[in-house]
Amino acid sequence: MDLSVVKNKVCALVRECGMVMLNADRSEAMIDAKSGHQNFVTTYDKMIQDMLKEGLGKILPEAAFVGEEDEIHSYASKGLAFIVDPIDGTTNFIKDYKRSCVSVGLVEDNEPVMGVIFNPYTDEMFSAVKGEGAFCNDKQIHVTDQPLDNALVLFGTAPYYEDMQTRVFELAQKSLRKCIDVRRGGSAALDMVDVAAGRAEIYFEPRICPWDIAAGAVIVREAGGVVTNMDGGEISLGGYGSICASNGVTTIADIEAC
Ligand code: LIP
Repeated sequence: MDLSVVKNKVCALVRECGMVMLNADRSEAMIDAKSGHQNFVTTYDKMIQDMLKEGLGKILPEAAFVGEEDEIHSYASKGLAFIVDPIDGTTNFIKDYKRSCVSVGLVEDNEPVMGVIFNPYTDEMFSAVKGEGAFCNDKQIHVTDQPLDNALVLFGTAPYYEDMQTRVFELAQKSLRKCIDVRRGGSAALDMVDVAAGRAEIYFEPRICPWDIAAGAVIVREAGGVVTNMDGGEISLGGYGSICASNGVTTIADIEAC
């Protein structure tokens, strides 16, 4: 199996899904509530997930499929699995905030080996295969070598994870004592490719799902960055966990020390 060939086919499929986002018929009817405060899903999340499930099944039939909008999430720790967020940044999509993307990660024995993230608003296709570098469209991308005092710090949290908010805003406030600024963009996948492309130095979030980070993990690593949980350990692709994607020079420890 040539993962570069798989990646190119996935890029074409993800681009089609991005066009569905751009041509969405915006109405209240497209929005459903999920469990938890201000947690939403739209008919487009579900439509695009169905497109991806069908298309990925044709590209790599032997790979399992784990999608954010599945009723039940079954994680195969062995073999190949696509881990998919049909629209990452759903709340942004609902508000037409124009910071959302389609994210498809491929893991092998729970190790991210291929990632594709498409931002239809900027027409930027971020992609990587393990060992082959990271790209935005056809241009190779790389993290910066900047420390915290010259860093743009990205972070995430969620209205439905009330118990996580104090720590994450404390870290953001501490960052501001040294960094050049902070941002909360609302899409983990786009935050991760911003780090990979050298547009920011670090992104962290205390509770995130596998589909938000599976693709970004391989793209950041192939761009020379570091991807761990917020304690410096392995990220979790079998359930919730924290995330820290950085250039390896700006660190959570630097922020904690501010
Ligand atoms: C979103 C993440 C974001 C997080 C949001 C939400 P979704 O994913 O990308 O980083 O802060 O709470 O989880 O739900 O839009 O696919």
